[in-house]
Amino acid sequence: MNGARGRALLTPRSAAGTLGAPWLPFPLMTDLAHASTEYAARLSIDVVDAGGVAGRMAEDVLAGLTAVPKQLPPKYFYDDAGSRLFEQITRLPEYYPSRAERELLEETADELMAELRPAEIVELGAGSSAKTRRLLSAPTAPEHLRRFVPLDVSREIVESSALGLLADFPYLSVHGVIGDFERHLHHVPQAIGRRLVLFLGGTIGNLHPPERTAFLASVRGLLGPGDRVLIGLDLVKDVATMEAAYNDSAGVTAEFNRNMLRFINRELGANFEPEAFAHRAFFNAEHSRIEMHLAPSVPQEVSAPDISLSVTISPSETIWTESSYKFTPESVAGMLADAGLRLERCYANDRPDRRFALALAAPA
Ligand code: SAH
Ligand code: AVI
Repeated sequence: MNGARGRALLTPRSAAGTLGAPWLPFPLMTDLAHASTEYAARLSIDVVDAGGVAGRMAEDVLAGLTAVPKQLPPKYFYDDAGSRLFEQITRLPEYYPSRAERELLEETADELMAELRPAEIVELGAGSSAKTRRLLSAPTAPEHLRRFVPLDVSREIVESSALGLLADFPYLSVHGVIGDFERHLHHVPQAIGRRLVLFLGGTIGNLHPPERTAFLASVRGLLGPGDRVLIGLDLVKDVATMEAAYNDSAGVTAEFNRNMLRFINRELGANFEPEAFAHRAFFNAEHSRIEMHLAPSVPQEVSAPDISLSVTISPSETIWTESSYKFTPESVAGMLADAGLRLERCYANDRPDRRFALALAAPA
């Protein structure tokens, strides 16, 4: 996480290797300063808590690495490099969720936009917003849609995507919020009309049930009577398909997993050796979730003097870095109801290898 607290128009950035990355789905800008001037009237980015992710990271890492089992929250995958690795994951042959959700959006976007006619779309955990473009491209969108509000912890991906969207959708203004969707939803700007909230990609599955209910309840707080939320959920399918999606043959997911240790080294002065940890991902049927872990083959002495951390991670244990819960269509309505949301419609992809759902919900 980088940048200063407060509102900022885009500033030039020097992140080597960022611009021109071949997998970025949006038009590339080679002069962000120039681009920000061009789009100044339609663009703002609020950096809610720049110090906060690092500050919170210290607490989370200290608590997580002294807990049993050792664990780290998945939001720390997403520094700039992690966001780019995730974009690569979405293009892997094994990683079906992005394609499955894209197929569903392809089938439903025009109808949804014509029916809901939102004045703004708020996207939580927006990332590159690559799939969201399908909604923004709906024929009716220029008639009613005025603003796009992407919220994400990863600043660079929001900035890059904002510039691409401003170039491609001249009717749209973009108000980015760099913050944590579990803590900062109150920083979403006041609605300018009917609102559609998006939570795509199956990211809901990265929250454990208690946090998920709390998060959905705070999403409910973003909605007025005519507003809706559209949530992407990965569905249970055969174990081999699910496990392959998290164990790709190119090793990108393994790098994504290890990247968290690089992020922590950089932010907290820790001395993890990422290459000393093997990537493990498997389906835990009891909890209906893929678990990702980092497993050392020899004991690892890890210290982070900045936070007075000193731990040994033995080969008999792992660091649990992510859970990715897989749902059944039957479980969705109850999960939403627990958070004060009413399931209005559930679009499901029925291809056996791409089972995925988009749930449209209203305030109960
Ligand atoms: N919605 C996109 C990206 C999914 S990847 C898609 O469907 O492809 C998950 C995204 O959520 C990343 O961009 C990551 O930076 C963001 N993210 C993860 N945890 C977050 C948190 N606690 N608060 C805000 N953003 C978060
Ligand atoms: C963002 N989230 C839904 C992804 C998932 O599938 O749980 C993150 C990811 N982890 C490994 N590959 C992709």
